[in-house]
Amino acid sequence: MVAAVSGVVVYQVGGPSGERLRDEPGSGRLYDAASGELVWLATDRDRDLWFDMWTRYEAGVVLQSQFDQNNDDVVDYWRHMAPDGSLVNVGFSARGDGIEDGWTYFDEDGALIRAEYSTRRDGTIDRIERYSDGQVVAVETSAPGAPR
Ligand SMILES: [Ca+2]
Ligand SMILES: [Ca+2]
Repeated sequence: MVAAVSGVVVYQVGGPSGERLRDEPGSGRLYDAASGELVWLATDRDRDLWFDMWTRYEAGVVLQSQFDQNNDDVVDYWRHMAPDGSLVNVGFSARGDGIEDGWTYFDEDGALIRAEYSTRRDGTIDRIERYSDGQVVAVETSAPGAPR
C-alpha cells in the first residue's frame, strides 16, 4: 500500500519495507484521512535510511509493531499488543519471507511459556510447545485438517 500523507510524506506500509528516506534518518507517519488519527508510524531504527519498523495504531493505541530484522525489505517479526498496551504475543516468520507462521507467549517476567506454530503456514496452529524454565515440557500437535 502506498499512501499519501498530509504534507509531503509518502511511503509504503508493510513489506517491502518502504521507500528510502530522502534526507535524514527518522520516521514517517501515516494518518487516517477521515479522523486525522495516526495509523502507522514507520521508523528507521538502525539509521541506514530504510524503514525497518512499522507500528500500527488505532485510536492512539499501539496494536502491532512489525520489524524487518535483517534488512532484506521483508517483515520477519511482529509484536501484537492488547488494547491495554500489554504484549499478547510475538510472531515470527520461520522462513523470513513475510508469512507469519509462529507465535511465542511470555509470562509477566518475560520468560517464554508457549510457542505456537502453523507448520503448513496457513494461519492454523497445528503445533504447540509449552515451556518451563526455558525447556520444552509438552508438545501438542494436530493432524492437518483435524479440529482443534
Ligand atoms: Ca533501517
Ligand atoms: Ca526481513
